Amino acid sequence: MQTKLTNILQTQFNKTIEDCTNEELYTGLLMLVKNLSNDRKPTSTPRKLYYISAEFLIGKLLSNNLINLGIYDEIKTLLADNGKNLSDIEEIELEPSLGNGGLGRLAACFLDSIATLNLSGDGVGLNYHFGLFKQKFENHLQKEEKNPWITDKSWLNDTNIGFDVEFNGFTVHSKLYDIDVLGYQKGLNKLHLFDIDTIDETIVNDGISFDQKDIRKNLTLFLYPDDSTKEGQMLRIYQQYFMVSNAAQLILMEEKAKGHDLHELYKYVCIQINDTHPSMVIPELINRLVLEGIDLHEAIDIVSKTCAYTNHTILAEALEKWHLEDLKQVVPQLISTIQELNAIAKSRSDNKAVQIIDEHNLVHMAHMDIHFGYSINGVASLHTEILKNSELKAFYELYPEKFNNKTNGITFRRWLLHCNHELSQYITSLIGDEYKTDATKLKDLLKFVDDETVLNKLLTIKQNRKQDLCNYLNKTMHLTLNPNSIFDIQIKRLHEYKRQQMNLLYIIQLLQKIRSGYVPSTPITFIFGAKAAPAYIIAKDIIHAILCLQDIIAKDPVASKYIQVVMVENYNVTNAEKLIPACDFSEQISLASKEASGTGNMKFMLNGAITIGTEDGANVEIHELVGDDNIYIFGESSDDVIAHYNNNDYDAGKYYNNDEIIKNAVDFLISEEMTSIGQTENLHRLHHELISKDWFMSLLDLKAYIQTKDQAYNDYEDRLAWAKKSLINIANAGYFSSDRTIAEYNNDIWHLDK
Ligand code: CRA
Repeated sequence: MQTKLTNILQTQFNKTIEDCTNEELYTGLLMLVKNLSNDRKPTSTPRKLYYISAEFLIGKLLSNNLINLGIYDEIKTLLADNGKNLSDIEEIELEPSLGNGGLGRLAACFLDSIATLNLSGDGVGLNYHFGLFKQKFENHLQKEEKNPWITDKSWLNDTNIGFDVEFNGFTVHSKLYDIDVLGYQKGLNKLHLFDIDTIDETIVNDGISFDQKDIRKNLTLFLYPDDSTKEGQMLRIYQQYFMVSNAAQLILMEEKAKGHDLHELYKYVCIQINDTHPSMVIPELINRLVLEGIDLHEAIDIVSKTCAYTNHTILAEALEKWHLEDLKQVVPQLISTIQELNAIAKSRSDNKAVQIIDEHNLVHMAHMDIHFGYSINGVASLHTEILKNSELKAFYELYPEKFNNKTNGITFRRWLLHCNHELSQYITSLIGDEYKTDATKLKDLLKFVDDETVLNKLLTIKQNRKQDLCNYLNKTMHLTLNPNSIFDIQIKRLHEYKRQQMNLLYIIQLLQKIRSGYVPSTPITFIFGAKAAPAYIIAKDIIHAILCLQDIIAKDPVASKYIQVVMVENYNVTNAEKLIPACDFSEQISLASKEASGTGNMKFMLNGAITIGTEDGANVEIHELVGDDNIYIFGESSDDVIAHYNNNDYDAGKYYNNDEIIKNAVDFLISEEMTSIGQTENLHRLHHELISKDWFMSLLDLKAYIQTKDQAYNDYEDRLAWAKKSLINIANAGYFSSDRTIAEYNNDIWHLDK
């Protein structure tokens, strides 16, 4: 490797490693990795998967690619020998913000595992120039800015591929960019990101607003552009159609090049529809097969045997429904096909719950996916059960054989090997290397469950990661944290169902307790990281309240000795990689039934944090794996929560009025202390929401949450007992490797190697 790298640097910059700047070294390493990818054998299986997704939250790629090429240690040492530091060089890389949350990060983990299992499977998505948005805090409020990431030093490779995509009245010509996806030790696939040349970045001035009408200029500027206006909604339809029309054309182009008979497309191709954003691929592919001379009903049959759909949420907001009229305006060519699909669906069942076009002329994208796909899966066992038994019950009765569960997973390459080298090396020293390709081998760690040397070493490693995080936050955000405090972390999108507001109320009641004389045994640092959707008012109010509380506590001479609140700006993959290994307490406190799976919970567990959580999503499976003693579970069950919704009998006011602690905590939000530094309007709105509506029932579980947390902090004091819990969590995390998830997708749905 040394010669290869020095040659590149010599030709590019006429310099040695030692003389190069970090920027030059970054460029050199990028070229080295791209060269080595070219040498690698692309995957090849009898069938090929196309994983279509609006999001691919891939994170920075340099280190991961070095790891997957097996040259990370060699390069690191080589650089160090020449006075250079790989982590400084990594900082040059900009993180593409091509995703929002778990769904996008899941897609990225899946690509890693698909390549690692040597399965042929490419991702297909869009090349958003400014990604989601960059979050800034100003006056305790979230402000959104564009987040440019494409430079001449990015991982995108130009291709000569492009297609005509027709909209009502005009055509755009796409341009495809590819990113190589390297598996661990073997495997090479692609992430295909489509774009158009006419995008005009200059139409975005301040913040993230722009003229939403000019599709040629704005089509791929942002992921999830504001859809609170009609134009914004139309833009999303344009984006989705652009994505799937390109995907369909790419698939047919590749299949024809392979000489495959399109009548048998389903034998060679499998399309995974990641949530409803890519659903229009169904009518689009049908239309394109018809253009190839295939009869409409045969085309429908072929596509139905090719497409599979993953559902990621039961929240109505994400189960997209488009007005037939709006679709007609953007993609009139799909309408008759969608109407035909609707007619077929009706002939299969007259149950209104399963119709595609409803009486308001809304097209239910998920319904189309279920009728005209051969598999539908949820993302954790509880979630799949809820789909079968309540949300999609009518569909389950119609097509029981289509339903299956695929509990989410995470790639251990990024979420252990890369983000916590020391831990991964220590694990290797105890049980060998095999866990890197067979994660279930982590179970061998259980041999050391009573070994004090091992337990103490785990504590030391955790302490080192906490110190690293302190240094990082100090350098990047000028924050000063106490490395000897408990790190209690909640990082995820800001949403009421995830109940950051309940965590906030916990902290407020603790502040009030400290002010009346209570002294915690160990100081606690409460860390948050979350972006709120720009149009989601209450979510932004919650961020506002957290930032105000952060200030109040920092200025309190007594309380600041024991507690600190830190909200990390612009939460993303890069800072998650620092936060997760440093965590003691993983907050997974969604209202039971609402979090389809969660994947942060798995990353924390793998890095030895202990979960405090509800019986929701994959927490249920974590609980089963580690047992009662190694997780802190609280709160009402999903059955009870669903019953509250069905009976409409949850009354937040009752909890507020009948409990002093709850009332005092909630009222603190509108106290003079808060309103004097924050915005009265926002704080009152949040207060009012909590006591009058509280749609996600944060007051319901608050008391149980307080008791459980107090118990957990108490248990933390016995350091060895705590380390034992930590070890048991790590040892049982193997199940959550995305290699396992992908093997299941392949065995049950894709059958790529058969
Ligand atoms: N927000 C779910 O809410 C789940 C991921 C990945 C989500 C998470 O619980 O872990 O998907 N759903 O399956 C979603 O985005 C549109 O729905 C998520 O990322």
